[in-house]
Formats: sequence, structure tokens, C-alpha cells
Amino acid sequence: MPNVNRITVGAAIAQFLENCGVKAAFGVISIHNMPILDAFGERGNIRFVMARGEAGATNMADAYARTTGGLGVTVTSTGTAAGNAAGSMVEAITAGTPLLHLTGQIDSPYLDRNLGFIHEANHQLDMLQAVSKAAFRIRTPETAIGIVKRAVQIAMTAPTGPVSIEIPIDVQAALIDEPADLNPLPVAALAPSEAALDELAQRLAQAKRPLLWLGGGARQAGEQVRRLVKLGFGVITSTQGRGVIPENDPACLGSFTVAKPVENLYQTVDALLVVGSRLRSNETLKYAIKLPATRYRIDADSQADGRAYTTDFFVNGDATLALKGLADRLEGRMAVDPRFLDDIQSARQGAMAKLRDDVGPYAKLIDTLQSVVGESFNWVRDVTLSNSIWGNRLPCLHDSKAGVHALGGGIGLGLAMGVGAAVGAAVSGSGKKTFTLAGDGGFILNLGELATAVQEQADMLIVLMNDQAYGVIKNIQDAVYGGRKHYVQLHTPDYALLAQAMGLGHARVKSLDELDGALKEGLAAKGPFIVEIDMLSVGGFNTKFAGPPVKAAADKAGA
Ligand SMILES: Cc1ncc(C[n+]2csc(CCOP(=O)(O)OP(=O)(O)O)c2C)c(N)n1
Repeated sequence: MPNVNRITVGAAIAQFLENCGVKAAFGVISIHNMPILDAFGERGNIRFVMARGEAGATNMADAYARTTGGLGVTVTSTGTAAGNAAGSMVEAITAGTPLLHLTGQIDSPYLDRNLGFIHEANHQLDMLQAVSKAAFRIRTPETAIGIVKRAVQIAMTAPTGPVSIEIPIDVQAALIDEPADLNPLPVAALAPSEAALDELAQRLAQAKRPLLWLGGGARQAGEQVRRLVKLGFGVITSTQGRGVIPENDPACLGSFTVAKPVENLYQTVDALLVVGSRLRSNETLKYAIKLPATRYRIDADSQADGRAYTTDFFVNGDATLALKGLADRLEGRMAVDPRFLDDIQSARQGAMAKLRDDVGPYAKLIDTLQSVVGESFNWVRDVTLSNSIWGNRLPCLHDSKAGVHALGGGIGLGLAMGVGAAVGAAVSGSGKKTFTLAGDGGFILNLGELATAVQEQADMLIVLMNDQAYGVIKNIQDAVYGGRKHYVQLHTPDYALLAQAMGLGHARVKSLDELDGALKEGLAAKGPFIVEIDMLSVGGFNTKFAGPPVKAAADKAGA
């Protein structure tokens, strides 16, 4: 027998995560995760970001994963701490983020015995199961690494998602023989059937006006999408699919999925191919938008067939492999209507004109932002009026990893997500600046993470839209509750003083004439910086966004 090192389970996990390419992890230290974090610290290969709360830590890991394309890792304590992460896990599962959530548990001899043991969390595994793609409990030191490997494999396999593991503290600290193989398991892409691809290609070859609808599942398929665009396909994307091809490509409608000119264009499309998208309620006016009558679909999840909209033909498989199979088969076989590209551009221009009209004075904010971001940046957004009205579509994204939005609709995630994206940019050496758009209501929800941003010197420019209220809720009260305003007015701190106390830069913009200077000051700062837009001075939008739009109202507004 060769001499084998004895190491803790925590150290083995740290080593395994390094082999998975993890360069940063996020969490809050606790007695119930110290064997893992001690190993991170001692080994020094993973940058551990000390978030101020587990909700923020998990949002950070989520945004890190989305913007780097790697595995996100969040480490929490048992009980309350794991519970704090639950809302953020809901967001990660909504977005399909490959994420590993490591949490503690009390010592295994006392588990599940209702002994009133400090930090006991009965049914924690049930909670983790509810908010994760899969959840595991490690029961013995010898089985730990096998379970962690499997958890990462599940997280990384399409449809990707967050996976939780609870590890009793005695198991984390136990010594095991250093495992001979601490490499990740292979992640297999689901190959579509050749016969199904033949059939789909046969149908698409007849199309004169074919349109691709790309969702988050197609994020890695840019090269194959470009091949199909060359053959004459148009492209529209969901929020998650933004940037699979640059949004200023002439064939790309961006993410204007519910705009009226685009809905009109749908009626002229003779083949819609939906790839890796759930056709979510926000992107289809609660499934009422009139999509093209002929619809095909590719998805790694066979249960997506017929979901939300019926499908004429479905291919189960990995998006990149399926699109490659199609492009190979369609080369030289397409005869697309030469006017299709012009019609795409007119629909996009029509949608853009309506957007500019809706935003009123904030057109200047969009233009100035667009002029400073360049092509390589992260665009992180909280749930706020500005994002619903324009941030979900602009500025122009050039890469599918650039966009991060709280898709599940929860406010307060943006600040922490911005930190995660900025840390991802730092450890991957991408040099990307992170821009974070937030409303004052969402921003204050998780304000403690501003201290994390400063401590980490997260290179992020926060655009804080301050209307001193829950603006969207006020609009809903006007639209549905007879204008009665309850519980929407916010006490907001003086952000100049707050920023000073926290140790970061800040500029307040009362008139958008000051914006260019403020953004440039923020850009020059290496580290976090707040550009606060005083919306009470600048004025309101021309449109009153009152929650996810529905079909009748959108038609009336000519959206
Ligand atoms: C976690 C969570 N709590 C509550 C809500 C309900 N909610 C939706 S939008 C909103 C107001 C957001 O206010 P703010 O960030 O200031 O943006 P604004 O609407 O003013 O643009 C609230 C409270 C939510 N979506 N998520």
C-alpha cells in the first residue's frame, strides 16, 4: 500500500473545487462550515468572498457563474443561514445557474432526533430540495467526495441548476485518506437523434422566413447560431438569451419579444424555432402573444415539448449539438425571402422608437450609458422600473455571459449580483467593468453587501435610480387600487454620506446634463462607485409600467 495522506473532508472538498476550475467562492463563516473555509484559507487557491449575509453570498455565486460560465459556489451555515440562502436559490433555479450550495448540519449522532441541539434545523433537507435542482445529505466521511462530485455533475448538466449538499460538522472535520482522484466527473451533452434532426431540417428547408427564438439554454450556441443567420435565419432572444449573437447584428431583434411591431412580424414568419427557452410569462405577455403559427422546439428537457405553446416538431437534445446538426444539414438548402432582413430591421426600429418614447427624459441616460460601456462589460439588473422599461433590452450586449437579471422577480438581488460579477471579472482576468442597475427599494434590501463590495474592491459602477419609493407598486396602485397609496413611500438615506461612511465614491445626478461627467468619474474609479440618479429632479417616464404587461393592455398601448 502506498503511503496515503490523511486530510479532512473539508480539505478534500476544497481541492476538488479547485480541480473544477473554481477561482472564487462566496459565503459567511460559521462553526458549521469552518473545516471547508479553513481549507480554502490554508490552500489559498480559491478567493473566498466574505458576504455579509447568505442571501447576498448566494446571489454573488449565481452572478459569478452566469458571467464566467463556471461553477458558482456558496457556503452557508446550517439552519437560519441555509434559510437565508433559500430565496437566492429560488432565483438560481429560475435562471438555471450551475451552482453548488454547501451548507452545514449539526453533528451526525444528533441529527433528526429533535433534541433541541443548538443550530438544529429539522427538515432542512426538505427545504433544500424545494429550492434546488437536487439536494443531498452526506452521512459519512467516506462517501463525501463521491456525493460532491455527483452534485457538481448534476449542476453542470443541461438543464443546469443549483444543487445543495448538507454536511454534518463532524463529517466535514473527519480525516480520510486523500482521495486518489479528485477530478470532476465528465459532463455529457445530450446528443439529439439524427432522425429527428433530419426531419426538422427537412421542414426548415422549406421556410422562407425562419426565426430563431433563443433562451438561456442556447447561451453557448453562438457559433452555430451565426451559421444559421448566414443561411438567412432571423434571431430574437429571451432575457436569458441576450447576446448569444451581438444584439446589433442586423438579423437580431434583440429581446423585444412583446413589442407590437415584432408581434406583427411574427405573423409573417413561417417557421419559429425555439431553442432552450421556456417562453416565460414576461416574455410572452403571459403566453398570450401571438407567435408564428408553425413552431419547432429544441430543448435539453424533453418535458419542454408543448409547454406554454404547442409544438409542431420537437427535438430533445443539447442546443449547440442540435443547432450544429441543423446548420450542417441546411447548408446550401435555404431560399429565404430577400425582404426578411429588412422587415426584421423595421420591426426592431419600430420597437426601439416606442421604447424611446416610453422612457421620456431617460433616453439620455440610455444613450450616455451606451456610449461609455463599450462591448465588453457586465450588465447586472435588479427588479426596478428602469429595467422593466429599458434595461432588459438595452444597452446592446455582445456576449451571452454579459447579462444578469433577477429573473424570478425578487427585488434586492442586484447589488450582490454585481459584486459576484465583478469578482468573476477580477479572477478570470476578463477586465470587464460591471454595471449594476437598481432602484432604491431593491438597493436598500440587502445594503450590507455594499460593505462587501468595498472590502473586495469590486470593480462595479452602480446606477441607483432613486425615486424614494416602490415606484412600480405605486403604478399598480394607480392602475388597480383606485390610486390608494399604502406602504410605498421609503425613507432613503443620504447616499452621499452613506457612500462616504462606507468608503466608496458617489455622484448625485439631478439633471441628466451632469450624467456624462458622473459616469466618467465612476468609470475612472477602480472599485465600487455609485451614480445616483435623483429621479424626483429628473422626472418620470412617459409610460406607467404597472407590473408584468398583459395582452389587452399592451395592445391598447401599442406596445
Ligand atoms: C423580495 C421581494 N419583495 C417584494 C417584492 C415586491 N416588489 C416588486 S417591485 C417592488 C418595488 C421596487 O422598488 P424600487 O427598487 O425602488 O424600484 P422602482 O419600482 O421604484 O423602480 C416591490 C416591493 C418583490 N418583487 N421581491
